[in-house]
Amino acid sequence: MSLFDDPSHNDRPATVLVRGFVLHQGWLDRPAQEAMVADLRAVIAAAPLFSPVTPWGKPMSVRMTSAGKYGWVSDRRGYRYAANHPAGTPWPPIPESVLSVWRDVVGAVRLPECCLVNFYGEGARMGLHQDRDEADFGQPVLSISLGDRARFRMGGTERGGPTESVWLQSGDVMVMGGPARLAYHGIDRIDFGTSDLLPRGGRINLTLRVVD
Ligand code: MD3
Ligand code: FE
Repeated sequence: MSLFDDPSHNDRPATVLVRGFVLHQGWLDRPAQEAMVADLRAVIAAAPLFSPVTPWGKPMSVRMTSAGKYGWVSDRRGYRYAANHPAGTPWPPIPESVLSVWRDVVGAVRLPECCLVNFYGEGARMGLHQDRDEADFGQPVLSISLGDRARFRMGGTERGGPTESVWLQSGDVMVMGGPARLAYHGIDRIDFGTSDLLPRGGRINLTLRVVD
């Protein structure tokens, strides 16, 4: 069993480096996670989760919404950053509890313009992909995991190369910068019911990005 296979790592806060990804395990304590979930309930009330379809018409298993200047949307017209929710309303502001993680971890020169909220119910996953819809790949991306633990897979910058995986747990914060910014990554599966943070189970991942 390697360090990265140990799902009890939240007992031992640590920063680990995997393939250029900086993973801060247990960055948020339980009260901070609960406060963030409360803020996200308000975001989801203003901008309800929706089920995106790929440009090829295949439904994604992850449900999504966003906060900030831009939200990430995918439909038969393609995937892109958009200034409005599919319902036509502007996205709510990024909660202060979320922005403060960015400031503390990234030490912000620029603040994020998009907070993508991904919700993983039982069986949801996300295939290997690159994030390259942003203007400046020199800006880092930050991810916050809440709820059930998930198997995160990461590769290099070429499709089809070797990959490794690591468990992401509730309260973990990961930063992708430098060469890792363009690495292939995805979520193999979540371990449904492994956290009691969300009363009905599942996982929320927040991804903070500078877009322009
Ligand atoms: C590596 N989300 O929304 S977060 C995504 O858990 C996405 O929901 C996953 O991949 C999730 O695009 C993984 C970790 C992550 C986020 C953005 C990245 C890893 C990244 C951008 C570049 C490289
Ligand atoms: Fe991604």
